[in-house]
Amino acid sequence: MKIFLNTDFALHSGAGEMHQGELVPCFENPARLENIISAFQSHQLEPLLSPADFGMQPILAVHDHDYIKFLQTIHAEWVADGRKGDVVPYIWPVPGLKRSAHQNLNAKVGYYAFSSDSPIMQGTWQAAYSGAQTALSAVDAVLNQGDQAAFSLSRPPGHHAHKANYGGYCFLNNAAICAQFGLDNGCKKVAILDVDFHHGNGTQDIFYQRSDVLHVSIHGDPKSNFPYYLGDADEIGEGEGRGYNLNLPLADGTDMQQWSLAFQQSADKINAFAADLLIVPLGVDTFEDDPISSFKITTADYLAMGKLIASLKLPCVFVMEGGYDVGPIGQNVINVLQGFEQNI
Ligand code: SP5
Ligand code: ZN
Repeated sequence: MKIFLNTDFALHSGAGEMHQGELVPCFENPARLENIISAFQSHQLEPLLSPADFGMQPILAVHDHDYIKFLQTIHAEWVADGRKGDVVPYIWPVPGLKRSAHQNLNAKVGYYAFSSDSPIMQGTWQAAYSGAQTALSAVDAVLNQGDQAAFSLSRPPGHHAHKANYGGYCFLNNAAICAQFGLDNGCKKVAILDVDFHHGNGTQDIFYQRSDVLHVSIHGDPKSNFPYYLGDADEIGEGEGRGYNLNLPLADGTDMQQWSLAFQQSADKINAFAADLLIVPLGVDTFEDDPISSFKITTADYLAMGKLIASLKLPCVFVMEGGYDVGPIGQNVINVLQGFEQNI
């Protein structure tokens, strides 16, 4: 399987985030990818490939222009205003306040954010832009170079980002950008199977009213987990998109046996949809020791997860999402990919 690496991944490195009332180091940090890279190298797996550049068009096919402009310019504005640390919001235009574009720096930051866990610094845009290109390179390999599967090894992650909002450590929705790029390059239908511990709220919202993208997410129940305000089982899509969104929220403590049952429901839905391409937002924050999650999936279980995904028998693009237990993260990712490859 071709593996593309976002070589700009370390340009985004937040100073800290609030966690249970305390400022702690960011869970989503460059050490995550450094660990995955060294695991790949010590297993002598295939070389990590540099991505091609597909430009802005595939990004603007998913995200609003004003939002992209904001991501590109907000840190420079912040610095020009004499501010020292990372860009972090502190006010949000919730219902009752006016949700309208605003010139003030503090107002703008909150306007485009939906959570406070995603600091923006000088290199954030470049890291996110290159991340999207890395994901697109993986789609290109599968659609145009005859590869059965490819993996986009990148950060920051993407599945929480909406059309015009960032949060949950995500800025550009790589999975959505891949799906739209697939449709714009010959696919009639694209399925997304999100196996990150957290609900893919951004991806769901982007395609909620469409029937050309099936979005399926297996995740920690939003009753007790981020992003709380989306991800319930009764969210099935709307209008044209009705029936093209499937949420499978699972209880805290879910193990591989229970996860596999949810996977079977996903598989039934995906098989009936008959997609031309499968995108898998791959987070290994379902791991038993993940510091911000609550599933009980083991390192060995990830081999089984890869095998299950292979059983869908679809051209497949994996895009890296979460996973915050930095020590075992590399082996967990490798196991998904090897479990997949050994069964295609
Ligand atoms: C891509 C991805 O995995 N994003 C996850 C974003 C979660 N950010 C909020 C984390 C809040 C940490 N406190 C959670 C306590 C859980 N008991
Ligand atoms: Zn996650």
